[in-house]
Amino acid sequence: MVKFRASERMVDMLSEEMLTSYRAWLQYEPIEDQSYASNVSAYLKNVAVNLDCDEIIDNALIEWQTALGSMLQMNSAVDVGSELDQGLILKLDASYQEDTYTIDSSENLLTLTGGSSRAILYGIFHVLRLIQQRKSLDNLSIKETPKNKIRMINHWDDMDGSVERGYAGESFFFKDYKFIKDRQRIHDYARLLSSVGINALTINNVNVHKIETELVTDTYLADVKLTSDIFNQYGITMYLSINYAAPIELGVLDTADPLDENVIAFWEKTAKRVYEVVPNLGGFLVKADSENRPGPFTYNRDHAEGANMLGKALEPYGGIVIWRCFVYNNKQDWRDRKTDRARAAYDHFKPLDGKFNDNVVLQIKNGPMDFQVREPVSPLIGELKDTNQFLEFQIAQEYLGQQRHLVYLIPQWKEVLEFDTYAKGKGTKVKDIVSGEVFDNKIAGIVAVSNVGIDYNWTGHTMAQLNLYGYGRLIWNPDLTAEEIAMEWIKQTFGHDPQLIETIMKMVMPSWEAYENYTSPLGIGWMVNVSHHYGPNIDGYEYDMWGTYHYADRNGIGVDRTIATGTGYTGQYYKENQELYESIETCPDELLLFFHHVPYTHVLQSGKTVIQHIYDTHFKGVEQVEEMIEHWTSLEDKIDQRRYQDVKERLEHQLWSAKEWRDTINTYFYRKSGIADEHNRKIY
Ligand code: GCV
Repeated sequence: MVKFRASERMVDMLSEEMLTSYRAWLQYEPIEDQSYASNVSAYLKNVAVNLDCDEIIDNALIEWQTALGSMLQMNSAVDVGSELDQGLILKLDASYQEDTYTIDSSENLLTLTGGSSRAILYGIFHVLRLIQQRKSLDNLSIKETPKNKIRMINHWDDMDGSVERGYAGESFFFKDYKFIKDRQRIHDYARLLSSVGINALTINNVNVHKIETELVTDTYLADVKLTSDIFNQYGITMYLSINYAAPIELGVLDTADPLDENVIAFWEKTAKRVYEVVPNLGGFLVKADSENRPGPFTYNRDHAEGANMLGKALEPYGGIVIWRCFVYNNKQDWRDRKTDRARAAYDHFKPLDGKFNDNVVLQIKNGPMDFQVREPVSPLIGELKDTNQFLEFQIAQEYLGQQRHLVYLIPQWKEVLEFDTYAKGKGTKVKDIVSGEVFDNKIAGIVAVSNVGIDYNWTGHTMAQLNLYGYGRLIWNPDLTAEEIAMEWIKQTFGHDPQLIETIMKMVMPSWEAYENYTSPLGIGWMVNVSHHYGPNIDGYEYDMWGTYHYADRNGIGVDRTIATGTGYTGQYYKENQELYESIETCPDELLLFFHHVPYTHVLQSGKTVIQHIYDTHFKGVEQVEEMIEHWTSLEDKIDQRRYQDVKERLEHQLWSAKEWRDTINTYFYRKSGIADEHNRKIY
């Protein structure tokens, strides 16, 4: 008999109402539809485990029992090695890829076959997802293989307990420079992540301060191991962000030069010790020479020299080095219209293609700037033909309303993944490059900055749970539509009332567009407040200090990034995209001001002038938020009070903030351009 704990792993101190939020999409609500319940029950009564059990399988079975106990008040009997006429059979097939599973059913017998224990866990979550959506279990013939081998989350948690760009409370890993001893939260988090197929994560910020530098030392390694073990039990591999200047920060050496033999020896020794204590660690994540972080540039070494040194140190243990490409000059004189932050990642890393070790992977943000509401796809993606690469998204809504605004991010990410780079001719889409298929990469995948914290509902805004759920589902299968993902999530999170489903769909689907409407128009980006990045500030700190100019004056607006007269950034794309963006006639409206400086009277492809577009979209964006509020309030009787109020309060704030954006932007551009709204709406 398999040993497992049948209790639901939830945090004790939360009230029942809070637990509803905490359960997120793993609600496992009792099934009221008796005919559905009796149809599926025969498939679920018994489980025959025809494989060797380990902790992952134990957790899969705990999940199974917990869920069925809750949904069907059923105790599904588990037996090892037996055959069944009715029920669920679990088995492994060595010919399957590690994460592949199949689910077949006929005559009340379900067979779940996996390439590994982890695949079985994913398959169990798949069946539970079907039941939570009240889908039939008859005649199933499902085969699932994730598109991306590595499906990762990055935490930006600091050991003082804060989370950089965190909008859902403090860290649940660290507090007061220590690991939090109660690890219940971490268990529950691992469950949520594995339920959507996440298989890798880092727990500490890429900005590694002095204290976190010590994570690779004996001061913290025992705690690192305990945390890593919890994730391993859910098939998730843990990594650490490290400080490139660790040899100096730890007082061992006075240099971090990657070619210095003492530095090489330091990292070899460090890796040896780390892997003695934490043999399953995935490797290191590094932010170097970026935003004042140390790196190889200090020693006149390039990033390949810097990363490869670490790669060699991790090689004996099968570890990998993830090296971020978010490298740019922090300061730029605003009169200099040729230096362009957007060019930076490509300019730094393209010349190094082919020079990185096999166990080094470059991590590239989805756009050339920094997770703006609208950016073109980074031109570096598709240019690295001989280098492992990860695509980086941000689930935390740093520039997208910081989890106080409802913004469904999957539609934005889908545009990125579907983008045709033309790297190997027409049809070379981002999704096929980052999955490693196009250039046959050894290591490949997608990573995103987490949006969770210690808040009882994980994400601050209840609706921001959808972005975490959706991220996992999308990177498992980028061909799922944004609608399918939202629909799955709504049913599992809020239930099956048709009006409720339809209403929430109407709220989430246009929410990215709404946010773009009332904030930054036509790809211009930024215009946010100093350092915390919330709320409108058109000429704010970003403008002065970080090379993120909009060049708005009385004659026009936008950044000329053309080859002909601008920064030459368009030249970083393959010919087809280069031509598309270079020409004002063909450049898509939504990116016009990213690529071109134009007069306010320039007529867009939509037929409107730029200035009229700015006015109209800002009025429309506010109306869209008003509609969201109407939709949500119509659901008051259909949702528990806590989640209802949580979302309502945030929507009301969102409306206030959207109006602030509208009035700030429209006033500014009215004053700059001297052109009034053609509809005679009030512009101050
Ligand atoms: C963790 C932006 C954010 C920083 C973040 C950085 C990065 O600049 O504002 O908080 O640092 O991106 O991705 O490294």
